[in-house]
Amino acid sequence: MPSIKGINMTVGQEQQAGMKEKQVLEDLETHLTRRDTEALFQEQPQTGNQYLEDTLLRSYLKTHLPPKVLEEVHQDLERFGNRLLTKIQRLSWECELNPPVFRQFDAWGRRVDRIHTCSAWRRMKEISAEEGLIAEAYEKRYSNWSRLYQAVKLYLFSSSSGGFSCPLAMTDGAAKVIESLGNPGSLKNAFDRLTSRDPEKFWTSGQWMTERRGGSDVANGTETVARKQPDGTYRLYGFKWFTSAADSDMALTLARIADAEGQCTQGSRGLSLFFLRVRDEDGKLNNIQVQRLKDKLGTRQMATAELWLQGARAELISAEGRGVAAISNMLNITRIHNVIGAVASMRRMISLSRDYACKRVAFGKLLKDHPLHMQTLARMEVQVRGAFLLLMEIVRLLGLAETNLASEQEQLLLRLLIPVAKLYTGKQASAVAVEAMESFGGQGYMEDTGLPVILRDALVLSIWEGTTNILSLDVLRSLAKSQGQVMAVFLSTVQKKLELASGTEQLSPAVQRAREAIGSLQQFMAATGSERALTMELAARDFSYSLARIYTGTLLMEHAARPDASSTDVWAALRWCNQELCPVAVESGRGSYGAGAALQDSALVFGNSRL
Ligand code: UCC
Repeated sequence: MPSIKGINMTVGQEQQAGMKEKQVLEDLETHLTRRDTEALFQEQPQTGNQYLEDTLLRSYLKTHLPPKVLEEVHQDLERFGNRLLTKIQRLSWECELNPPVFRQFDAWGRRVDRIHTCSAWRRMKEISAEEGLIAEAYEKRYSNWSRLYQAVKLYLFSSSSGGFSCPLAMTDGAAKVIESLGNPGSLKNAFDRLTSRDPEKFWTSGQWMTERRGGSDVANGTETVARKQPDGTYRLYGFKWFTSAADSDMALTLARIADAEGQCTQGSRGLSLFFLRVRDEDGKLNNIQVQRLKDKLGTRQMATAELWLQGARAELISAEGRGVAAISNMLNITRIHNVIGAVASMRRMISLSRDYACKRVAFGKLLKDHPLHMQTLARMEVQVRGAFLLLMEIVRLLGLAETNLASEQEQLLLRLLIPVAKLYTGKQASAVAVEAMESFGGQGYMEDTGLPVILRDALVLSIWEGTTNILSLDVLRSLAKSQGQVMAVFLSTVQKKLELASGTEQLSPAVQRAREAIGSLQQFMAATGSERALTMELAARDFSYSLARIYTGTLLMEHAARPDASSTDVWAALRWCNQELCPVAVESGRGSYGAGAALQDSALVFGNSRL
C-alpha cells in the first residue's frame, strides 16, 4: 500500500492525495513565480522639490540677483516648490483626468452654452492669484528683477499647472497690452483684476485671433466686423475658430471697423484691437455662442472653443487700424510663456528620466551605469540648459525694458530674441519629449504614467503663437524694421560674451567654434546678393536656428566662465558648441536658397508631373 509521509492509503485515497500534492506544488510554484515577478515591478520615477533640485536655476539666480532679492526670492521659491510637490501636482493630474465638458442645452431645451471645468482647474486659478503668478511682474517689487522672478515661478508651475499656464500666458499678455496703452481709465478694472492676488477678484483673459481662414495670416484672415454704437462702444460680429481657454473672463480680439456704408478696410491696416467681457455680471454670455469645443491632440485640460460673436459688446482699445501692432505686445509675452512651457516640459521629462535611471536595472545594472544611456540623457540635458539660459536672458532684458533701464541695444536684442527663442525651444521641447519618453522604454508609452501627456502638450509649442516658419519670418521682420540694427546688436553682444569666455582656458574649443560660426554668419549675410529677398525667405528658418545656436552657445559659455562654475557647466558649453552652430552657412554653401533650389523643392514635393 502506497503511503505519503508514512500514512497507509487506498488507491482512491492515493489518487486524491496525488492531486492534493500536485496542487500544493503548483501553489508553491505559482507563489514563488509571483514573488519573483513582484520583484521585477518597476519603481515609479519621481521628482522632489523642483526648485531645490534645479541646480542650474539656483546657480543662475545666485549669479545674477542682488543678494537681498536672492534671499527673499529663495525663500519663496523653496516654499512654492514644496507646495507644487505636495498639493499642486495632484491637482494637475485631476485636470488631465477631468477635461472640460460643453453643454449646449439645458434639460428643457434652452440654449445655455455652458463650459464645465473641474474643481481642480478652478483651484488652479485661485492658486495663480495667491502666488502672484501675474501680479509679480506688474507690482515690480524687485524692480527689473520682478519679471525674471515671475518667469521662474511660472517655469516651476508650468509642468504642474494642468494646462493652466495657457490662460496665464494670455492673461499676462492682456495685462501687458493694457499697460502699454497707458492703462486707460476704462480698462483700470480689467487691469486690476488681471494683476490681482485676490482669488475672488482675479480674472484670466483669452486672445481671440484665429478665424476660419487660419491663425498665421491674421491680416487677411480676420473677417470679424465691428459696428459702432451710439454710446461709443462697438458690437462685434464674426466667427472665432480657435479660442484658447474659452472659460476666461475677458478677451482681446481683432476686428474690422465698418464705416457708415458697412464697408471695411482689408488687410492689416483695417484691423483694430478690442476688449470684451465674455459674460455680463449675471453670468450671461455677451452675445456669444459656443459652437463646440476643439478636439485637440493635447492640452485637453483647457477649453479651446469655436465662438460665434453675434453682436458682442466690445471696447476699441487701439488706434483704428493699429490692431496688429497693439496686439503684438501680447504676442511677445505669450511667446515668452511658450518658451517657459518648452523649458519646463524638457526639465520635467529629464528629471523623471534621471530619477528612473537611478532605479531601473537592465542587463544587470542600473541605467545610470550604462554610459550610452547617460550620453543620451546628457545630450538632452545640454538642450534644456541652453534653452533655460536663453529664457533667462529674455526675461532679464524684458525686466530692464519694463523698468526703463534697457538701452536701445537691449530693446533691439529683446525684439530679436523673442521669436528666435520661441521657434527654437518649441522644436527642442518636442524632440526632447520624444527622446526622454524612449528612456523609459515601453513604460514611457503608457498613458497612466502621465508621460504621454507631457509629450502631447509639448507638441503644441511649435504650433500655437506662431509656427516655426511664421516666427522665422518674424525674425526677418525685426531685421527689416530696424534696418539691420538688431543684427549689429546681436553680433556685438555675442562678441562681448565670447571675449569674456576666452579667459577660461577649458572653453577655448567652444569659443573657437562660435567665432567660426559668427564669421560664417557674417559671410552669409554679406553674400545674399541680387536675390536677397528670396534668399532670406528660404533661409529664414536656418538663419533663425543659427542665431539661436550661436547665442545660446555664448550664454552657456558665459555661465561656464563664472568664478564658481563647475566642470559640468564647462562640459555643457563644449557639448552645445559641438553641434553645427551655423546651419544657414552650410545650407547656403550647398546652394539651398536660390530660385533654382526653390523650384527643385516644389518638384520634389509634388513630383514633376504636377508642376
Ligand atoms: O495660437 C493661438 C492660441 C493662443 C494660445 C496661447 C497660449 C500660449 C502659451 C503657452 C504656455 C505653455 S492664437 C493665434 C496665433 N497666431 C499668431 O501668433 C499670429 C501669427 N502671425 C504673425 O505673427 C504674423 O506675422 C502677423 C500677424 C504679426 C503679421 O501681421 P501683418 O499685419 O501682416 O504684419 P506687419 O504689417 O509686418 O506688422 C504690423 C505691425 C508692424 O508695426 P508698424 O506698423 O509700426 O511697422 C510690425 O512691426 O505690427 C508690428 N509687429 C510687431 N511688433 C508685428 N509683429 C510684431 C512683433 N512680434 N513684435 C513687435
